[in-house]
Amino acid sequence: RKATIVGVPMDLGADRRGVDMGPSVVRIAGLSAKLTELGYTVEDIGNVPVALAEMRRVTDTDARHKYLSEVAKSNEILANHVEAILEQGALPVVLGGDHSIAIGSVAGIAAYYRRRGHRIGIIWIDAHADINTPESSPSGNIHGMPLAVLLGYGPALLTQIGGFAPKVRPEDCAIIGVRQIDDGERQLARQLGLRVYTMRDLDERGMSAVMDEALDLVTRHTIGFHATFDMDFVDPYYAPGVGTPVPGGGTYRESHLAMEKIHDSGNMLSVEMVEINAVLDTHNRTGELGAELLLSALGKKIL
Ligand code: DIR
Ligand code: MN
Ligand code: MN
Ligand code: MN
Repeated sequence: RKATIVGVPMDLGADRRGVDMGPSVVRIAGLSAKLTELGYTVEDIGNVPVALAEMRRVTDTDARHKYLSEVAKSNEILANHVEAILEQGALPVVLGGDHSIAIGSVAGIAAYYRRRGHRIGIIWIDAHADINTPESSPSGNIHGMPLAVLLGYGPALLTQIGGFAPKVRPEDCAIIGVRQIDDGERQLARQLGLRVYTMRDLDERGMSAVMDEALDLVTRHTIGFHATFDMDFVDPYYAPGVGTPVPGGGTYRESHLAMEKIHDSGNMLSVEMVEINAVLDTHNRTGELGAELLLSALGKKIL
Protein backbone atom coordinates (compact mmCIF):
# COMPACT_ATOMS: atom_id res chain seq x y z
CA ARG A 1 0.00 0.00 0.00
CA LYS A 2 1.34 3.36 -1.05
CA ALA A 3 0.11 6.71 0.29
CA THR A 4 1.27 10.05 -1.04
CA ILE A 5 0.81 13.22 0.97
CA VAL A 6 0.32 16.58 -0.73
CA GLY A 7 -0.24 19.84 1.15
CA VAL A 8 -2.16 22.89 -0.03
CA PRO A 9 -1.46 25.91 2.20
CA MET A 10 -4.51 27.75 0.93
CA ASP A 11 -6.30 30.40 2.96
CA LEU A 12 -7.62 32.62 0.17
CA GLY A 13 -10.99 30.85 0.14
CA ALA A 14 -11.95 31.97 3.65
CA ASP A 15 -12.06 35.18 5.66
CA ARG A 16 -9.99 34.13 8.64
CA ARG A 17 -6.31 33.63 7.99
CA GLY A 18 -4.42 30.72 9.47
CA VAL A 19 -5.66 27.62 7.65
CA ASP A 20 -2.62 27.96 5.39
CA MET A 21 -0.68 26.33 8.24
CA GLY A 22 -2.95 23.27 8.17
CA PRO A 23 -0.55 21.08 6.19
CA SER A 24 2.25 21.89 8.65
CA VAL A 25 0.31 21.14 11.81
CA VAL A 26 -0.89 17.76 10.54
CA ARG A 27 2.65 16.88 9.45
CA ILE A 28 4.02 18.02 12.83
CA ALA A 29 1.49 15.72 14.51
CA GLY A 30 3.44 12.85 12.93
CA LEU A 31 1.16 11.76 10.12
CA SER A 32 3.89 10.35 7.91
CA ALA A 33 5.59 8.28 10.62
CA LYS A 34 2.26 6.97 11.88
CA LEU A 35 1.21 5.94 8.37
CA THR A 36 4.49 4.11 7.98
CA GLU A 37 3.75 2.30 11.26
CA LEU A 38 0.37 1.30 9.81
CA GLY A 39 2.20 -0.42 6.98
CA TYR A 40 2.06 2.22 4.24
CA THR A 41 4.92 3.18 2.00
CA VAL A 42 4.65 6.93 2.41
CA GLU A 43 5.85 9.69 0.16
CA ASP A 44 5.37 13.39 0.90
CA ILE A 45 5.63 15.53 -2.21
CA GLY A 46 5.40 18.80 -0.27
CA ASN A 47 3.08 21.70 -0.89
CA VAL A 48 1.33 23.09 -3.94
CA PRO A 49 2.26 26.74 -4.51
CA VAL A 50 -0.39 29.15 -3.26
CA ALA A 51 -0.38 32.93 -3.63
CA LEU A 52 -0.37 35.03 -0.48
CA ALA A 53 -3.03 37.64 0.11
CA GLU A 54 -0.17 40.08 0.66
CA MET A 55 1.11 39.48 -2.91
CA ARG A 56 -1.93 41.19 -4.41
CA ARG A 57 -1.33 44.71 -5.65
CA VAL A 58 -4.84 45.49 -6.69
CA THR A 59 -7.40 45.02 -3.99
CA ASP A 60 -10.17 42.60 -4.71
CA THR A 61 -11.56 42.56 -8.22
CA ASP A 62 -14.82 40.83 -7.46
CA ALA A 63 -16.25 40.49 -3.97
CA ARG A 64 -18.62 37.74 -5.10
CA HIS A 65 -15.73 35.30 -5.53
CA LYS A 66 -12.68 36.53 -3.70
CA TYR A 67 -9.25 35.53 -5.05
CA LEU A 68 -10.84 33.55 -7.89
CA SER A 69 -7.80 33.45 -10.18
CA GLU A 70 -5.38 32.54 -7.37
CA VAL A 71 -7.69 29.79 -6.08
CA ALA A 72 -8.13 28.45 -9.63
CA LYS A 73 -4.37 28.38 -10.30
CA SER A 74 -3.49 26.35 -7.20
CA ASN A 75 -6.37 23.96 -7.78
CA GLU A 76 -5.21 23.27 -11.33
CA ILE A 77 -1.78 22.36 -10.01
CA LEU A 78 -3.31 20.23 -7.25
CA ALA A 79 -5.53 18.38 -9.75
CA ASN A 80 -2.46 17.44 -11.79
CA HIS A 81 -0.62 16.19 -8.69
CA VAL A 82 -3.56 14.10 -7.51
CA GLU A 83 -3.96 12.51 -10.92
CA ALA A 84 -0.23 11.73 -11.05
CA ILE A 85 -0.39 10.17 -7.57
CA LEU A 86 -3.18 7.84 -8.73
CA GLU A 87 -1.23 6.98 -11.87
CA GLN A 88 1.61 5.84 -9.62
CA GLY A 89 -0.78 3.48 -7.85
CA ALA A 90 -0.74 5.44 -4.60
CA LEU A 91 -3.54 6.78 -2.44
CA PRO A 92 -3.71 10.59 -2.37
CA VAL A 93 -3.79 12.14 1.13
CA VAL A 94 -4.50 15.85 0.70
CA LEU A 95 -3.86 18.34 3.51
CA GLY A 96 -5.58 21.75 3.43
CA GLY A 97 -5.92 24.57 3.53
CA ASP A 98 -9.43 25.81 3.29
CA HIS A 99 -12.14 23.73 1.63
CA SER A 100 -11.73 25.40 -1.77
CA ILE A 101 -8.96 22.84 -2.37
CA ALA A 102 -11.53 20.07 -2.76
CA ILE A 103 -12.08 21.53 -6.23
CA GLY A 104 -8.58 20.46 -7.29
CA SER A 105 -8.53 17.16 -5.40
CA VAL A 106 -11.77 15.95 -6.91
CA ALA A 107 -10.87 17.30 -10.36
CA GLY A 108 -7.77 15.08 -10.29
CA ILE A 109 -9.60 11.99 -9.09
CA ALA A 110 -12.51 12.47 -11.47
CA ALA A 111 -10.14 12.96 -14.42
CA TYR A 112 -8.21 9.78 -13.61
CA TYR A 113 -11.30 7.59 -13.35
CA ARG A 114 -13.20 9.27 -16.16
CA ARG A 115 -10.44 8.23 -18.56
CA ARG A 116 -11.10 4.67 -17.43
CA GLY A 117 -14.87 4.97 -17.88
CA HIS A 118 -15.86 5.35 -14.20
CA ARG A 119 -17.89 7.76 -12.13
CA ILE A 120 -16.71 8.76 -8.67
CA GLY A 121 -18.64 9.67 -5.53
CA ILE A 122 -17.96 12.04 -2.64
CA ILE A 123 -18.44 11.76 1.11
CA TRP A 124 -18.46 15.37 2.36
CA ILE A 125 -18.25 15.69 6.16
CA ASP A 126 -18.88 19.30 7.18
CA ALA A 127 -20.96 21.63 9.35
CA HIS A 128 -21.74 23.44 6.10
CA ALA A 129 -23.05 22.29 2.73
CA ASP A 130 -20.48 24.26 0.68
CA ILE A 131 -22.86 24.57 -2.28
CA ASN A 132 -22.98 28.33 -2.61
CA THR A 133 -22.46 30.01 -5.96
CA PRO A 134 -21.08 33.53 -6.41
CA GLU A 135 -24.71 34.62 -6.80
CA SER A 136 -25.99 32.96 -3.62
CA SER A 137 -22.95 33.39 -1.36
CA PRO A 138 -23.38 35.87 1.47
CA SER A 139 -19.59 36.05 1.96
CA GLY A 140 -18.00 35.70 -1.48
CA ASN A 141 -15.65 33.13 0.08
CA ILE A 142 -14.86 30.29 -2.29
CA HIS A 143 -14.52 27.76 0.56
CA GLY A 144 -18.33 27.94 0.77
CA MET A 145 -18.64 26.97 -2.93
CA PRO A 146 -16.54 23.88 -3.74
CA LEU A 147 -19.30 21.28 -3.84
CA ALA A 148 -21.38 23.49 -6.16
CA VAL A 149 -18.35 23.88 -8.41
CA LEU A 150 -17.80 20.12 -8.54
CA LEU A 151 -21.46 19.65 -9.45
CA GLY A 152 -20.97 22.13 -12.31
CA TYR A 153 -22.26 25.38 -10.76
CA GLY A 154 -20.06 28.43 -10.44
CA PRO A 155 -17.31 30.29 -12.31
CA ALA A 156 -16.04 28.45 -15.43
CA LEU A 157 -12.50 29.12 -14.23
CA LEU A 158 -13.24 26.59 -11.45
CA THR A 159 -15.84 24.24 -12.96
CA GLN A 160 -13.69 23.71 -16.07
CA ILE A 161 -10.48 22.69 -14.31
CA GLY A 162 -9.30 19.56 -16.12
CA GLY A 163 -11.38 20.52 -19.14
CA PHE A 164 -14.69 18.87 -18.19
CA ALA A 165 -17.70 19.47 -15.94
CA PRO A 166 -19.35 18.35 -13.79
CA LYS A 167 -16.89 16.25 -11.81
CA VAL A 168 -19.61 14.41 -9.89
CA ARG A 169 -23.34 13.80 -10.08
CA PRO A 170 -25.59 14.84 -7.20
CA GLU A 171 -26.83 11.26 -6.71
CA ASP A 172 -23.24 10.12 -6.08
CA CYS A 173 -22.68 12.59 -3.21
CA ALA A 174 -23.55 12.62 0.47
CA ILE A 175 -23.02 15.47 2.93
CA ILE A 176 -22.84 14.60 6.60
CA GLY A 177 -23.06 16.82 9.67
CA VAL A 178 -24.72 19.95 8.28
CA ARG A 179 -26.01 22.48 10.80
CA GLN A 180 -25.50 25.78 9.05
CA ILE A 181 -26.82 26.39 5.56
CA ASP A 182 -27.56 29.54 3.53
CA ASP A 183 -30.87 30.14 1.72
CA GLY A 184 -29.39 29.70 -1.75
CA GLU A 185 -27.67 26.50 -0.67
CA ARG A 186 -30.89 25.07 0.70
CA GLN A 187 -32.55 25.84 -2.61
CA LEU A 188 -29.87 24.26 -4.77
CA ALA A 189 -29.67 21.18 -2.52
CA ARG A 190 -33.43 20.69 -2.89
CA GLN A 191 -33.37 21.30 -6.61
CA LEU A 192 -30.61 18.69 -7.09
CA GLY A 193 -32.05 16.19 -4.64
CA LEU A 194 -28.72 16.15 -2.81
CA ARG A 195 -28.45 13.78 0.14
CA VAL A 196 -27.79 16.07 3.09
CA TYR A 197 -27.56 14.37 6.49
CA THR A 198 -27.99 17.05 9.14
CA MET A 199 -27.04 16.86 12.81
CA ARG A 200 -30.65 15.92 13.45
CA ASP A 201 -30.22 12.82 11.31
CA LEU A 202 -27.12 11.93 13.30
CA ASP A 203 -28.97 12.51 16.59
CA GLU A 204 -31.98 10.45 15.61
CA ARG A 205 -30.38 7.62 13.67
CA GLY A 206 -26.79 7.60 14.89
CA MET A 207 -23.56 7.98 12.96
CA SER A 208 -23.32 4.27 12.21
CA ALA A 209 -26.65 4.00 10.38
CA VAL A 210 -26.13 7.31 8.59
CA MET A 211 -22.69 6.25 7.35
CA ASP A 212 -23.99 2.87 6.19
CA GLU A 213 -26.64 4.59 4.09
CA ALA A 214 -24.31 7.31 2.79
CA LEU A 215 -21.58 4.86 1.84
CA ASP A 216 -24.08 2.69 0.00
CA LEU A 217 -25.37 5.73 -1.86
CA VAL A 218 -22.00 7.06 -3.03
CA THR A 219 -20.80 3.66 -4.22
CA ARG A 220 -23.95 2.48 -5.99
CA HIS A 221 -22.99 3.84 -9.43
CA THR A 222 -19.32 4.63 -8.88
CA ILE A 223 -15.90 3.04 -8.66
CA GLY A 224 -15.52 4.55 -5.17
CA PHE A 225 -15.44 7.90 -3.43
CA HIS A 226 -13.31 10.81 -2.32
CA ALA A 227 -13.62 11.48 1.43
CA THR A 228 -13.30 15.12 2.38
CA PHE A 229 -13.37 16.08 6.06
CA ASP A 230 -13.93 19.70 7.08
CA MET A 231 -12.68 19.94 10.66
CA ASP A 232 -15.60 22.24 11.53
CA PHE A 233 -17.86 19.17 11.43
CA VAL A 234 -16.38 18.30 14.81
CA ASP A 235 -17.81 20.15 17.79
CA PRO A 236 -15.66 23.18 18.70
CA TYR A 237 -15.15 21.60 22.12
CA TYR A 238 -12.88 18.98 20.49
CA ALA A 239 -11.73 21.06 17.53
CA PRO A 240 -11.24 24.69 18.59
CA GLY A 241 -8.82 25.42 15.74
CA VAL A 242 -11.24 26.11 12.89
CA GLY A 243 -12.19 29.34 11.14
CA THR A 244 -15.96 28.94 11.26
CA PRO A 245 -16.86 27.01 14.42
CA VAL A 246 -20.53 26.01 14.74
CA PRO A 247 -21.93 24.63 18.02
CA GLY A 248 -23.63 21.27 18.14
CA GLY A 249 -21.11 19.32 16.10
CA GLY A 250 -19.90 15.75 15.95
CA THR A 251 -18.17 14.27 18.96
CA TYR A 252 -14.65 12.90 19.01
CA ARG A 253 -16.07 9.39 18.87
CA GLU A 254 -18.59 10.05 16.09
CA SER A 255 -15.81 11.59 14.02
CA HIS A 256 -13.59 8.56 14.39
CA LEU A 257 -16.47 6.19 13.74
CA ALA A 258 -17.23 7.97 10.47
CA MET A 259 -13.62 7.62 9.36
CA GLU A 260 -13.39 3.98 10.47
CA LYS A 261 -16.50 3.11 8.48
CA ILE A 262 -15.10 4.94 5.47
CA HIS A 263 -12.05 2.72 5.68
CA ASP A 264 -14.03 -0.46 6.22
CA SER A 265 -16.12 0.20 3.12
CA GLY A 266 -13.00 -0.57 1.09
CA ASN A 267 -14.06 1.99 -1.52
CA MET A 268 -12.20 5.14 -0.49
CA LEU A 269 -10.18 6.44 -3.46
CA SER A 270 -8.58 9.43 -1.73
CA VAL A 271 -8.86 11.41 1.49
CA GLU A 272 -8.60 15.04 2.46
CA MET A 273 -8.45 17.02 5.73
CA VAL A 274 -9.29 20.73 5.58
CA GLU A 275 -9.96 23.92 7.54
CA ILE A 276 -7.60 23.38 10.47
CA ASN A 277 -6.69 26.86 11.66
CA ALA A 278 -3.39 26.86 13.55
CA VAL A 279 -3.75 30.47 14.65
CA LEU A 280 -7.00 29.74 16.49
CA ASP A 281 -5.96 26.35 17.92
CA THR A 282 -4.97 25.62 21.50
CA HIS A 283 -1.48 24.16 21.21
CA ASN A 284 -1.82 21.71 18.32
CA ARG A 285 -4.93 19.96 19.58
CA THR A 286 -6.92 20.31 16.36
CA GLY A 287 -3.90 19.49 14.20
CA GLU A 288 -3.37 16.30 16.16
CA LEU A 289 -7.04 15.38 15.82
CA GLY A 290 -6.75 15.92 12.07
CA ALA A 291 -3.85 13.49 11.85
CA GLU A 292 -5.64 10.93 14.03
CA LEU A 293 -8.82 11.08 11.97
CA LEU A 294 -6.85 10.59 8.77
CA LEU A 295 -5.24 7.54 10.35
CA SER A 296 -8.69 6.10 11.14
CA ALA A 297 -9.74 6.61 7.51
CA LEU A 298 -6.55 4.85 6.46
CA GLY A 299 -7.17 1.78 8.56
CA LYS A 300 -5.95 2.40 12.10
CA LYS A 301 -7.84 0.15 14.52
CA ILE A 302 -7.93 -0.28 18.28
CA LEU A 303 -7.48 -4.05 18.03
C1 DIR B 1 -20.90 30.14 4.49
C2 DIR B 1 -19.85 29.54 5.40
N1 DIR B 1 -21.87 29.15 4.09
C3 DIR B 1 -20.26 30.78 3.27
N2 DIR B 1 -19.23 28.41 4.84
C4 DIR B 1 -18.24 27.71 5.42
O1 DIR B 1 -19.47 31.71 3.47
O2 DIR B 1 -20.53 30.37 2.16
N3 DIR B 1 -17.80 26.63 4.94
N4 DIR B 1 -17.68 28.13 6.53
O3 DIR B 1 -16.91 25.78 5.52
MN1 MN C 1 -16.32 22.99 4.16
MN1 MN D 1 -17.42 23.90 7.10
MN1 MN E 1 -14.99 25.96 4.94
